[in-house]
Amino acid sequence: MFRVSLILVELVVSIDRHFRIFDTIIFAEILMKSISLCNPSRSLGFLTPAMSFLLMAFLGLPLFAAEKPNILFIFADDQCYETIGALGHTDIDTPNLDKLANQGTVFTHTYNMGGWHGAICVASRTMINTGRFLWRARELDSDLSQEVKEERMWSQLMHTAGYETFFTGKWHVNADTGAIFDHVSNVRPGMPGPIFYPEAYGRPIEGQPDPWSPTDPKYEGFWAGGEHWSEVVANNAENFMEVSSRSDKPFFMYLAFNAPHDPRQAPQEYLDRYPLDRIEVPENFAAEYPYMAGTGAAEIRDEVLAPFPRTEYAVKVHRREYYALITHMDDQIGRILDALEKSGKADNTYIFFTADHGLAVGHHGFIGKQNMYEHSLRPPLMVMGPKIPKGKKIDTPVYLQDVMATSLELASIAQPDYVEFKSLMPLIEGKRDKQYDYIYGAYEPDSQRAFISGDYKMIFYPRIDTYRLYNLDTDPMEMDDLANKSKYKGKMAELKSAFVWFQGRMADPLK
Ligand SMILES: [Ca+2]
Repeated sequence: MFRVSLILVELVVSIDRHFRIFDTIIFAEILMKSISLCNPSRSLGFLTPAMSFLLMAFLGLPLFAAEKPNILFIFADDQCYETIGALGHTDIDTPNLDKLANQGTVFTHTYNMGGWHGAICVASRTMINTGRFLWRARELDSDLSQEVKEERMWSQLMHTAGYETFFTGKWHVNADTGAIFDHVSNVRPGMPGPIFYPEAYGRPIEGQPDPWSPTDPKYEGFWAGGEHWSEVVANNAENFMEVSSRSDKPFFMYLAFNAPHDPRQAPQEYLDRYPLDRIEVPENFAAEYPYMAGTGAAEIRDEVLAPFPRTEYAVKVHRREYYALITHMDDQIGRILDALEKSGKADNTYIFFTADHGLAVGHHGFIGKQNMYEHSLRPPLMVMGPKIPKGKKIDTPVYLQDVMATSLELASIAQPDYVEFKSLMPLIEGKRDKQYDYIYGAYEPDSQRAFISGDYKMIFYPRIDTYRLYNLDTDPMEMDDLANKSKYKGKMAELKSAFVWFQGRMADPLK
């Protein structure tokens, strides 16, 4: 009896190791031993590992689970979709991100659903780590302890599936990283601090000295601690790659840059690459946004970084610093990709690059992310890996949090019921050409809504009962508002009706 119990314990241990090939063979042998114990007259002790392997194949157990791919998730902060050089929207140097775009598949229309308060980062990151849509993520935000206890967080799902999980960088989620990752390096806050310097706001004014310096370490921020925070992310990633190269477990690395979130501080050599005459002002630049008062964002921290009314000069200076910080981050991503090559694991690794949402930096009279325009909702998204076509572009609208569901599929994890986002693999493999019926966006419970159906996008400001309507296909810069044109009366009625129905599906608190 004791021996039978021991065998059962061995069985459980073996199962708990997630059927890696070697364990599978052991598992088969243990199974055979159990059979022979139950039927001593028909001993199968002669069974070789090779025969066990064949038996397991016959039983249909996952023999090749040991081939589980590594997942490298690189997450930027406040990066607009337009800032990848290879995609041709703007003149910016991103050779390493270009490599991901050229050697992988690009999702050109990737959305974030917005946020429930000014820190859109919190909403976006809570969604990707819990798998819930916006308002259900908000329900969890105040207390994620039950999620953690029930091991429902993204990294916990990966850990349970046999992954060695690693975190470094910006977190900004209401859960302890130490409780849900196997390895943690630096955990950074929502923005590089510790102090908000007044010199960084309401600047620059043309013809006057600029009080702020993006390279002066006295302003701390990315310079706090003596080494630029983006470089620290790459250092940590290199160290973990080295450790994981000696492990036979697959890894899940969650590398989260604070870049290019403000304060937009980069080394001088990166600023030097962007003289002001290299910077173009966005085509939809506006000195003032006509409905700013109704957005709920007029006095938000991001918007007061530049003076009102906006000037082309101020927008160019902010873009210069934004691009410099992105190019500097791109160099650190190059170091991470080199370390992956060196680890010997590159061939079996999927790389995801995205950001938590976009950023305006001068589009439409906005500087920040608390609005429903494409520049502020949409980050870049590139996927590269063994089964990913090279140089493919997919313009089907998706959510950036679909990365979480995709990683679960790649790791052979059955998608839990509570995960509302969808894997990108059916789109990548051409098995599906639509991901969602509608794309939804919101800012605060009652400030702004976006609703995209086909080519049309409706924006709604409930506080001032104002709508805007754009055709994203013919007017991707959202410059021609169709909401009050008589020709679009029917379209507006159709969208409003569908939106009201969809609010119920989204548990939208706006009545
Ligand atoms: Ca952010």
